[in-house]
Amino acid sequence: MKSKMFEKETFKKEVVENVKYLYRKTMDEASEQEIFQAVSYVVKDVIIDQWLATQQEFDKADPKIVYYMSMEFLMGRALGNNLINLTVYNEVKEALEEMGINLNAIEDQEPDPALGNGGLGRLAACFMESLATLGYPAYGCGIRYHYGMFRQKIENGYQVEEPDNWLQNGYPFELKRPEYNFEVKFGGYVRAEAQPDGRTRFVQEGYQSVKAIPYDMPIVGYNNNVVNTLMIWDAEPMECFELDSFDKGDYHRAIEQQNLAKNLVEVLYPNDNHIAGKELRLKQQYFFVSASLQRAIARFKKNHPDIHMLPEKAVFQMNDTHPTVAVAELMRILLDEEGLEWDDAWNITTKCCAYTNHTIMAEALEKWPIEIFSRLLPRIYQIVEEINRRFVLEIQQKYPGDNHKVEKMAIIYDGQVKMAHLAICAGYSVNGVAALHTEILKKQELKDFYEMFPEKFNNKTNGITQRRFLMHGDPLLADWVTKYVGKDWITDLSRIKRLEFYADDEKVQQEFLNIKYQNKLRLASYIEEHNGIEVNPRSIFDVQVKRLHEYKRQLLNILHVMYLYNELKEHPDMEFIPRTFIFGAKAAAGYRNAKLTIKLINSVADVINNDKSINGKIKVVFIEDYKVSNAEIIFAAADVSEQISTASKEASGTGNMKFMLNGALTIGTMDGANVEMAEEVGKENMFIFGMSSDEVIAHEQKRDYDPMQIFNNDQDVRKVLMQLINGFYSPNDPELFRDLYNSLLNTQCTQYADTYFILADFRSYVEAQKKINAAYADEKEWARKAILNIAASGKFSSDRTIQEYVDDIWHLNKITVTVDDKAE
Ligand code: B1H
Repeated sequence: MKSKMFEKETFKKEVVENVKYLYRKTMDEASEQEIFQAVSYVVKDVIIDQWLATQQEFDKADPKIVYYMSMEFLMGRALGNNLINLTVYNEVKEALEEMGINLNAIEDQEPDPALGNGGLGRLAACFMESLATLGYPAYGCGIRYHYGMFRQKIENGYQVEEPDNWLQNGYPFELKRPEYNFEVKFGGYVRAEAQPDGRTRFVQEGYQSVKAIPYDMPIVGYNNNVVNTLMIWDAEPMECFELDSFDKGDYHRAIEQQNLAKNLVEVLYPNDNHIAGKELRLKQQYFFVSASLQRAIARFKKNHPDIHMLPEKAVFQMNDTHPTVAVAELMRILLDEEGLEWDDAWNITTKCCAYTNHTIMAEALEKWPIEIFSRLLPRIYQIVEEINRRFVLEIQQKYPGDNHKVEKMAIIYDGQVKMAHLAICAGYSVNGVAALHTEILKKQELKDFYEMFPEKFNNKTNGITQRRFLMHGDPLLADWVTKYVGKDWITDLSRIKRLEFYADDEKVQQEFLNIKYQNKLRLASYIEEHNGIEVNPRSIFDVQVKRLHEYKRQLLNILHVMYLYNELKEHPDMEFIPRTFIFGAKAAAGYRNAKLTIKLINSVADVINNDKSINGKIKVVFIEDYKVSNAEIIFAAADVSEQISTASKEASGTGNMKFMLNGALTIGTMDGANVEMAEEVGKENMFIFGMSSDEVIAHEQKRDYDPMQIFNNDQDVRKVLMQLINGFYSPNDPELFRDLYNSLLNTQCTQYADTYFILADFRSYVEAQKKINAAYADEKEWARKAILNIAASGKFSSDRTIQEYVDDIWHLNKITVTVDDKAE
């Protein structure tokens, strides 16, 4: 039921009122930012009623709750999606139009909450939305970073990072809950205290602590009155000024404690698939994990006298190893605060914790030096040691005499605490994020663990929410889909399959092409406005947007562009369908080759875009500051989706699914979820190329790959690579791209030359790109393939993913919520 608040006249009156009391202004005087705030407060007002009703239902039904623990939630803007999920987007758009206000412009005023890096954080956001839409009780648990993912500026072709001060105007969709504050302790030492009953109590002393304060954000389900909560934690000093310490001459400690709170939540570590290994990062992890567990257990104890019931009412899903201290923190609470015996506590903990693995990249595996871990978390370290001691015994019992097993599997080994081992040992479920990824975990990376605990391992192929990535991002296509298959796809994406019947219908094909063209015009004007580059909306929009990482192989893409340009210069009359190569990517601030690749893309763009002799047949565009809000516009406009990671390296990918849903055709390797996309739509409707994951892994094991041979035998490859070091794209500094050249050929500079098999896959990539041209030349056939892709995207809804987590891991029950409309 739609709230009466959104009846046009009521809504308009409310907006005017809000502008008045928030800013003492009339509508004419108010800025767009102020109108955004005013509109958001009207929306929040309606959300609050549903939020309260959902909480009351929680209290009444006492359901089991999933706590999704994640260092990252890449939420993107909330206003538009809240309106969609409240099913009032069009009403509000029209009401604002009558006031002379454009809803899109108002939406653009919202900062894009970027509390995440890339796929892992965005997945958490999609999961929260799907949980609410399916009506499952859930809390997201994370950190309220004061600065999210940096804003990217491109200056002279180089990436420059600027702070993302997303909170500067105040964020309307959050609610501070100071009454739910908890203390989190760091450092000091552990004192063992003999109890009269003969037991020992462990007390942490001499510590520093901070006060954790939650801010709740509403997660609005689609058309069902369910509003779940994302709790993100801020830190405040325990006392403003510790006079006590000052008196004791401990002034420094008091200041330190204040600084701890200030630094703790200041900024998100901007590394994707790479561990920073910094002490502050471990502090962040323990901080939000401890606060979240304390809040979860406080909630549980409100109406359950027996802590042994915890596994029936709560499950903690660990989004990668980043929140894995949760295992030891839960043990600490059960042992030290609830007074349970070890076996009892362990029994509860191992029924409550589950772990998702998101990567096999070695540099992303979390290992903490014992020195840091034990100094920062002395009691937690003791507990991990005991978990490890018992686990090693178990390994020895199972594999007597096989010391190698202990070496490979122990939680503490070689001076390090291995978080994945802790997560697998304590978690009752271990899942990968795409079928291929899970198989690689079982057969390679986590082979020993799979052998010991086969029952724990399962796959949950990732998904995305169609409410944001089709309904909101691509409204023209969304309405068109609805016209043919009805509205059910909004909450059941498998229904989109029925589009298949129209794939051969020329009228439907033409409609699709028209919509794609409209979306390309929208992106073209975005690019014109933001990059000052004019692009041809009739050209093929070939897009690679994702974090910049060597394994994702943006370098392969741009080397192909360089090759194509050489071809065109040599054969000016060759058949050629104009192409616009669009890139968007942030590089971690300290990742040199990634940053240099951005510079290369921009340098190639400079040369090619300004070469009049090719008549604009190739254009290269680097979109600055790729983020969730412009992503929606980009996916909608793409013809070709680049998913070209080295096979076996991309655990799943989720951008691939967003493109598919928006009717782009994929050029990709058999990696991550691409494999399952090919299963759903058929390889003939994709452009698959490159080595298989088995081939890649075999080469890695045998170390028999020699890129120099390719360099020597393929003159096109040689020409392109020489252009990296002869100043072709950097006349003022011919050595500029030497490091990229070396990364491909020189074994002295990197441990292995061409670690990501770019040259090995180059020819096969060129061939696949040629097939794209041929296919695009026949626009009806292209439209047919695109429609088949949309029709086959049903599996990749995060609703499907979440239902599988619920069925196999979480075992939750749905709640239903009804609301009295106070505006009535
Ligand atoms: C993914 C990360 C990641 N996997 C460490 N791992 C980080 C690792 O800050 N850190 O330390 C941050 C992020 N991110 C991605 O997860 C995978 O690369 C994608 O393939 C996958 O689709 C996504 C969601 O499962």
